[in-house]
Amino acid sequence: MATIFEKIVKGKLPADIVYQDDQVTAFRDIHPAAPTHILIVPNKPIPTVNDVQPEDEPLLGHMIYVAKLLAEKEGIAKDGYRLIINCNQHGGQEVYHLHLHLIGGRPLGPMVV
Ligand code: D5M
Repeated sequence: MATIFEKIVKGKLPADIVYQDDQVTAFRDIHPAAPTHILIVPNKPIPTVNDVQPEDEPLLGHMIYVAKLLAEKEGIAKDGYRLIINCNQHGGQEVYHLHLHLIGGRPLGPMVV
């Protein structure tokens, strides 16, 4: 069963896509927590961090590199931003297709857990 994010990656569901290459797709979160809130997802469906395999290490590094590029493009790199990956129920994960939140554009304060 394809998740919402897999459908977005494949162009079967609309999204505000800000970046796409052969490894990742990035689009704006529909419930933004800050002026910039972008989700960076692998094109291949990895459900959670627990499912990451050794061969996925370059892919995860690429996700962070794309987050950095997008932070620069959004003009939030200098002031700073937060990168978050939620995992499973206790981590607050809602969509079971791995995704990196890029959040910024205002002071975020200390991380609340
Ligand atoms: O975060 C899941 C995030 O995904 C949450 O911030 C809302 C966002 N979301 C859900 N559906 C969509 C669509 N269709 N487009 C854009 N953003 C979406 P999690 O880390 O799983 O709690």
